[in-house]
Amino acid sequence: MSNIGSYDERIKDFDWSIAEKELGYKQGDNINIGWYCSDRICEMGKADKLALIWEGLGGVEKRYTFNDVRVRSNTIAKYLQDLGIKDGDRVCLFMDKIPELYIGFLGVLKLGAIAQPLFSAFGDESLHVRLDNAETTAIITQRKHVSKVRKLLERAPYLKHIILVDHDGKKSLNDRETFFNMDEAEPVENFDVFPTKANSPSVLHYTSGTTGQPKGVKHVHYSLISQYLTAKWVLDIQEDDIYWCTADPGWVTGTSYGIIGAWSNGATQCVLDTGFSAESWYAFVEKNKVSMWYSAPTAIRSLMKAGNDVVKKYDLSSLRHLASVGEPLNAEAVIWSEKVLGLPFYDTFWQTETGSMMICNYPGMKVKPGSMGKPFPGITAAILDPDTFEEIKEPNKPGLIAFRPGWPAMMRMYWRNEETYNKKFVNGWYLSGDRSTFDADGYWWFVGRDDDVINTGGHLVSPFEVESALLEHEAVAESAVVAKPDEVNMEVVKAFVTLKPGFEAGEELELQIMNFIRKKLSPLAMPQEIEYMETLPKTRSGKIMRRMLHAKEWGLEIGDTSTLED
Ligand code: 6R9
Repeated sequence: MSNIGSYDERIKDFDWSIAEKELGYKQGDNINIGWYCSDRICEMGKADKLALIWEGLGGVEKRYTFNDVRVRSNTIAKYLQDLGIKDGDRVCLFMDKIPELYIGFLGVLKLGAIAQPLFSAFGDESLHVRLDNAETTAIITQRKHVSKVRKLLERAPYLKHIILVDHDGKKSLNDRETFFNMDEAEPVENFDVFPTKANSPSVLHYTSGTTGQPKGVKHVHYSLISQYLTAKWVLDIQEDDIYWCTADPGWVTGTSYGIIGAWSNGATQCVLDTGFSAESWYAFVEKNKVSMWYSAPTAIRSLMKAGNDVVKKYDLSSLRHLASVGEPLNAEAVIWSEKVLGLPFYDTFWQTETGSMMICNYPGMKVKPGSMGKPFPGITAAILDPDTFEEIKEPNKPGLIAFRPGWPAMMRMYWRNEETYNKKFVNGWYLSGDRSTFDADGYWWFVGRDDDVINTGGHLVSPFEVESALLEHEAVAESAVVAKPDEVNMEVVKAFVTLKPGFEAGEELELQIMNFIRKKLSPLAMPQEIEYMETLPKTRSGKIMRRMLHAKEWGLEIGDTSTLED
């Protein structure tokens, strides 16, 4: 029997108090995600249950019980407290998918500080704009990433502490650097968890928009209510499951479901901190007897590409339920997994801003391959006319995906950017920035994004950020960045540039520019192709018309060009 039972029954008189009751929370109580994900599970008699099975390069393994997670997150919280870090301070977690990232996240929350996870492949520029916006007090990182932090010390006076989790302290550190060894530090059995309330800030995730700098999406501790229940009902996490969420906690899926949803449900989860290969992924499922798997379309397409023979080499019979998020999950991928893995991937749609799943396929509900499913119980979703913002009630008419605010995990603000935040709301609706239709059976079908943001392998990249970084290269005069179709990643970054006099277009320069962006921003943001142009198409007011370049890449009609310069 699945946790949700019947979707049709659940939506009838749904109330979020279902989750509040299960978690033993009453309005006005303290609520702290760090406590709920560790101490509470121990109090429920699961102190010795495995919480984390971690595997790194070369097959190195580490295991932690819920009591280990409880004590180690206390230890981290106390360490940060002793440094003078306090509630409300932003603490950045800038690490690979190592145990310190998962457990440190809870430690930061137990202190009442705000966890700011950032993708460890970010270069110094990507890192700097995000730390700058948040005026981050401390960053927890690894030796391999600290050089990127050191590069920006002068520009980051607010950053008082740089904490290395894998440093022996023998070599000299600069005066802002300290080291902390999670497994060897004196264990702190009891820590006074900060009395955070429903509206106390918890997590700050950065997400990219078309224009302007990345936005810091502020979440609160009450988000737990919907993260807990969606993990339980949609991912169907049950007592004996071994759960694997492949997302990196640098992105929202990796925290909402790779930490909070999983551990608040007392689930044993495993983490593979190595790069992708079909063989190593299947081997990991087999070895750990993974039963519930939450992944992304790009990974699934890569598995498809690796072929069906590889699958036969492994015993994947432990798999019980599969789900996906991050980008459109094509019907072929669902059909393939059903045929080859014996189970379909259940698509889920949501965003950094929504904090928890919004439109999903549920265990027990018929899957229509290619559809995102139906709104989660308690979520009021609508499709709005893009011009009038009126609700479209007839099926199969595309429009803007909108939600009525009020679910627990909804973002509460864009950090220091109220103006952009306010623009996300019209007539009492939160506008997601995506388009969809629904059919006569109430199933939702993704149509596309409503902006120029590039979704590459499930990661959002702002064309603006890449364009700005390109302009810092000595050879680049002007730049325009769009998505280009890609078989596996769906979209990849493509750049159009004009060169300054004296620079020669060619492959050598192309590689040099690519590398420049990879280092400055990240491998995700690196253009996979650079096309040299004499001029870029511009409007009469001088704005680059990305739309035309995009249409060219996708073989689409160019559309209205009346505002084109010449
Ligand atoms: C959780 C996460 C959000 C954007 C979203 C949309 C795209 C996510 C999708 C999907 C089609 C799905 N997206 N899930 N598109 N089908 N099932 O991914 O958050 O990084 O903020 O991305 O991703 O465009 O608006 P985030």
